[in-house]
Amino acid sequence: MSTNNELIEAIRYNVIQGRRNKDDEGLEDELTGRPGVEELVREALDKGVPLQDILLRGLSEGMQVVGEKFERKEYFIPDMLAAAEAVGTVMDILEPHLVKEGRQPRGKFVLATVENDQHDIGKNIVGIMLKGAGFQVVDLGISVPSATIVEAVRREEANFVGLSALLDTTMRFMEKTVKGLEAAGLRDKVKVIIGGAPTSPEFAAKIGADAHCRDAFAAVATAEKMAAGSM
Ligand code: B12
Repeated sequence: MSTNNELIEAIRYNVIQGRRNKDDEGLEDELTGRPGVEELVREALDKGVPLQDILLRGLSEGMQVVGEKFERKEYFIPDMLAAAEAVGTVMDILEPHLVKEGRQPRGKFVLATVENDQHDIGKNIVGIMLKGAGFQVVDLGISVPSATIVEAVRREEANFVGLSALLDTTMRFMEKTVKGLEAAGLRDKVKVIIGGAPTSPEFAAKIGADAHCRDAFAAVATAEKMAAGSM
């Protein structure tokens, strides 16, 4: 019998090992036959482990360690990809548990990873947590040009834009998107919330975004405050 903490720790560890399921070997250890991220997440859901713990302490923190290993040159790109795929496969399992049916939507988000940037795990976590909190989410995917984001805001009559960037070199497309919203006369119709490792509150202020959120919890709290008109 695993405790909740042991399960979260096992999820985190198996993300670091890039193991989707029991058939996968593991990047550093030989683990074939032992439960992988998929089996562990299902067990955690059965046991009622809070979704936020699975998402943030298990999956996100696991990816954080993967990033540190990449920085130390212990991991390479295929290793990062294996870990990302392990996280990606469980998103579909988690999503139905987060989305509460029959609620009055609190507002509509257009969500995107900016141009030239292919990182989407953080954005996807933010998206499913927002849905779980009762927001509608139109996810435009990765490497989305600012003009496409602006057009989607107009078409969807969105109240919020959520922009994600994980690279120093792609952050500037957030500013381009804010400018594009201004030029299209849409800037005062939407709140712009940004996130991703290289971004900061200072950067958000500098580019004229309304808020920066360091994680998916903060994104939900900020969106809730904005929807209630208190921010
Ligand atoms: C996985 C990964 C990849 C995968 C991405 C797979 C995928 N489907 O996403 C792959 C292998 C494709 C990849 C490629 C590259 N990567 Co990469 N990658 C990572 C890694 C290890 C993890 C990112 C991640 O998923 N984190 C976990 C999630 C949950 O955290 P998060 O994204 O930060 O999201 C949270 C918050 O930031 C916030 N948030 C995020 N987005 C948003 C949006 C909104 C609206 C809000 C409110 C909040 C919010 O909430 C999230 C949840 O709590 C990071 C290391 C790191 N420490 O971040 C490097 C990292 C980002 N990559 C890096 C690099 C250099 C690259 C490459 C250039 C490598 C190369 N030489 O080719 C390419 C670039 C490809 C491209 N054009 O985008 C560098 C970036 C350095 C920099 N500062 O610019 C990092 C930091 C690694 C490193 N330490 O060097 N990468």
